[in-house]
Amino acid sequence: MSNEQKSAPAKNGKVALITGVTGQDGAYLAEILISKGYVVHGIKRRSSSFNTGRIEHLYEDPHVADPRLILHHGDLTDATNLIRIVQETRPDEIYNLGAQSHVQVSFETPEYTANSDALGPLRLLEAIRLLGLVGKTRFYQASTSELYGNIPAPQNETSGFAPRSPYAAAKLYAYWIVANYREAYGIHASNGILFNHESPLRGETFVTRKISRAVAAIEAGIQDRLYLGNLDARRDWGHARDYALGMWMMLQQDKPDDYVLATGEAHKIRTFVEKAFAEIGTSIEWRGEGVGETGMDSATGRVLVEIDPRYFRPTEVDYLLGDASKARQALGWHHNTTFDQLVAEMVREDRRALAKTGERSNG
Ligand code: NDP
Ligand code: GDR
Repeated sequence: MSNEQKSAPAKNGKVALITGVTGQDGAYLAEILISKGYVVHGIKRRSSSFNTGRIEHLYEDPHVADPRLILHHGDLTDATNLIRIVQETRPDEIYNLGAQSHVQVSFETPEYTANSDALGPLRLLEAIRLLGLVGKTRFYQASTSELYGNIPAPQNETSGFAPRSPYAAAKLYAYWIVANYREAYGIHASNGILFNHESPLRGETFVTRKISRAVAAIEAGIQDRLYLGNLDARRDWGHARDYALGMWMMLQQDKPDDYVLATGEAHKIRTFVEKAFAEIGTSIEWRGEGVGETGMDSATGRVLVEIDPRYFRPTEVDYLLGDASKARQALGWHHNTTFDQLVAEMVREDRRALAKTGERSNG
């Protein structure tokens, strides 16, 4: 991997730059863009451990001619680094997916979260402006349903915002700076207000993946119990692959705009737990209330789920349910994977991965 590396001429003549390419969405988006003929540049952070597992299959030996995915070391907190990468790659499209993306972690690292999630997109927009790329480079910002906080459901592009975490507050700044640079300088910049989307590539500390991994590990006898926080929050969960395609669709429009992507169906965390255990033939029965609540195997009485208050957040977002009518009408976007299919795929892939590696799940 080198910034000096020569890329292939893009088959469709287009070059994209993805921040957060090593994350869940970055992996799906890179795959989609490569399949469409783009040359894709990705920014990855230097890490003391391996962090390119999700894109390994896309990342060719850098010594081969004409690679389609080229990685650059970088960080959203480093403006000169971002400017240099944008200058070198002169992308037609920038997808800003990089972020400290964990809501609960943002309460512990609020300043870092603001630096990467709020100022990071500002730095990229400034790079477009300073380098004279306003007429060339389109910009996608990974905005989020967390902006809505506890605004009544269903939420859409006209709903108010009321962030309930340092993460959401930082993303709200990013949302508005994108809107401002669009209006002030004419940058083709769009916010994708995406509701939760999951997949077998989801980070292991987000609740869906934590559950699917635990179900596989409990079945394999290498984990006793799953510890969770608030079981009654409701989320509108879709599949990350469908949402990555929606990001690309937004940047293909003549005019930039903001769009909600969502399934229009919300479920409680406890429903995800029940469906995930049902995939291994276990039916969960709930006992007790609040912190004392447990989820038992209804056949054996064995406690499989316990509440651990450490996973409660100082402020919670209770009910997110998206209305994606605008994206359906304007982009022709729709989700393909249902909630049941999503749960089944995640549990199936974690069972498969465990069978392969015997890896221990520790949530
Ligand atoms: P992930 O947490 O899986 O990936 C985040 C990516 O950002 C990783 O590649 C990570 O690198 C990178 N990153 C973190 N901090 C920095 C930094 N300072 N500089 C550069 N890169 C950084 O997130 P998702 O793929 O799930 O989400 C993608 C984006 O969409 C995020 O911005 C998230 O906030 C937003 N979002 C996600 C939703 C979802 O449901 N998934 C819904 C709505 C919005 P590393 O691999 O080194 O950690
Ligand atoms: P969220 O996702 O906060 O919606 O942000 P997460 O999966 O972390 O939480 C969803 C809900 O589950 C509850 N919960 C738990 N959450 C975690 N992580 N771990 C637990 O043990 C647990 N128990 C219960 C949470 O309280 C919450 O209500 C995700 C991220 O991808 C953001 O980057 C993105 O912007 C939003 O989705 C849309």
